[in-house]
Amino acid sequence: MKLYVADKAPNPDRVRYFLQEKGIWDKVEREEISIMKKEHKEAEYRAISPLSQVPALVLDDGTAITESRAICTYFEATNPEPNLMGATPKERAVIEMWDRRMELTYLLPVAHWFRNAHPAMAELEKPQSAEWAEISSGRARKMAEFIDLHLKSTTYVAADRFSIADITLFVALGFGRIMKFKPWEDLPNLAHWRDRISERPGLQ
Ligand SMILES: N[C@@H](CCC(=O)N[C@@H](CS)C(=O)NCC(=O)O)C(=O)O
Repeated sequence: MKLYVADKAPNPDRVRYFLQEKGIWDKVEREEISIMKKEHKEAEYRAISPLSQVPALVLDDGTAITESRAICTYFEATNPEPNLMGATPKERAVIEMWDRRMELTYLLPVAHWFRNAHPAMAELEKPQSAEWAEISSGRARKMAEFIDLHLKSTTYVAADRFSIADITLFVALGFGRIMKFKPWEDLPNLAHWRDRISERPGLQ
């Protein structure tokens, strides 16, 4: 089995924190793919990840799994403790709901904003759209306010305990810093949650 990851990239980081929380990060063989050197576009890697995206997990039988959440699903099944994706049908559904919200309505707008506005992405995102960057930053800001309101009445993002949904939000907040987007500076519940979460050994 081999896990393909990329340094300082949010989706590989989601898997990294997930495996660190499970205490198995150092047990998984890994290979670093450089996005800036466009290694993810090379034929050898495209044979594993046809959409040229990192992370990817190749199992011993050759099965290639992309999509960060799908990779986490695999490790959740093979290494059930600590449980990070829900232990009962209700918990699984609630955690998945919040995790997808964190990914689709927060992490993704931040990613679109970065890809369309940051000079470092000019080579990879052709053409960059200033208008799309503006729309995406507005969506990310609005969602940060929604999350802050949610965190007023809960300790964790989902199911009243630490889960993959907290990991996705933590990664998305960290990623936003590249656009100097630090919503926790104005949103107290988000700030409080972030302070608590940041201390976890698995999130270092
Ligand atoms: N939905 C995918 C997204 C993966 C993704 O976008 N990965 C980024 C790195 S964070 C990537 O490979 N970008 C390279 C590119 O788009 O050229 C997942 O959850 O794994």
